[in-house]
Amino acid sequence: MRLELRQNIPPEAVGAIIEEQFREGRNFVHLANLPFADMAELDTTAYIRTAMTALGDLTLSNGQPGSELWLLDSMTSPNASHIPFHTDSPFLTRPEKIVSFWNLRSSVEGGHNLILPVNNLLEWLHEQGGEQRDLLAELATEPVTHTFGSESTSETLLDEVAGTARYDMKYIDPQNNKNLAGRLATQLEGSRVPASRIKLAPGDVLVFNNLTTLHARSPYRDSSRQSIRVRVAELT
Ligand SMILES: O=C(O)CCC(=O)C(=O)O
Ligand SMILES: [Fe+2]
Repeated sequence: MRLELRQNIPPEAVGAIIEEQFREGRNFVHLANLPFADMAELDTTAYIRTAMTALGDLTLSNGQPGSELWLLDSMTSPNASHIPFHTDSPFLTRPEKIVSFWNLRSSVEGGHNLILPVNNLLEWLHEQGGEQRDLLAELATEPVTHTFGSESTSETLLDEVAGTARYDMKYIDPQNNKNLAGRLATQLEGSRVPASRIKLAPGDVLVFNNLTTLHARSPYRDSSRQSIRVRVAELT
């Protein structure tokens, strides 16, 4: 869902719009044409902070103090190559419900955000039948361990009843998961999954439910891409 807003919209109103979208059960929302990318740096961060605080408490990145607003650029986002489908913080007992990317500068080429609602994935695996349907049954019943530092969880990768996912290959020990995670990756990266492909312009924000969607990012080609990631623990 893409909504074009008026350029002078205050951050409180943006927070209220995002909150309303999630209350209506939307998995993700793309808001376009916001003023934050044209502001002085301090005003940009204040704008984003105010908008997101309307949704709940902002969480830290990797527990680092002061990291509620986390700059993703060519240095901090792992690299410019494809980032496979995943959910954020799967090693936490309660991963953040809301993740957002506030785009300051787009890459010249690539850098699309791919958003895959879990319900679409469930339906798609089910429709394929055969091998994919067997995989789905295992994904919904076999616990897989995600570990990061001292944090660790053992849960199923998909929950069919709740329509949620918890999955990032980065945090799964391949020795321990009977290759279930790898089989899911093969399906997700096979390019036929029903994902939305979104290219953010400067001043756009993408906000998604990190429990009910998986996200990925296509490769990009230049080093000027910049966006700010903000996560929220819970809707208040
Ligand atoms: O670099 C990006 O665009 C997004 C990376 C990502 O998935 C994340 O930071 O959670
Ligand atoms: Fe992510």
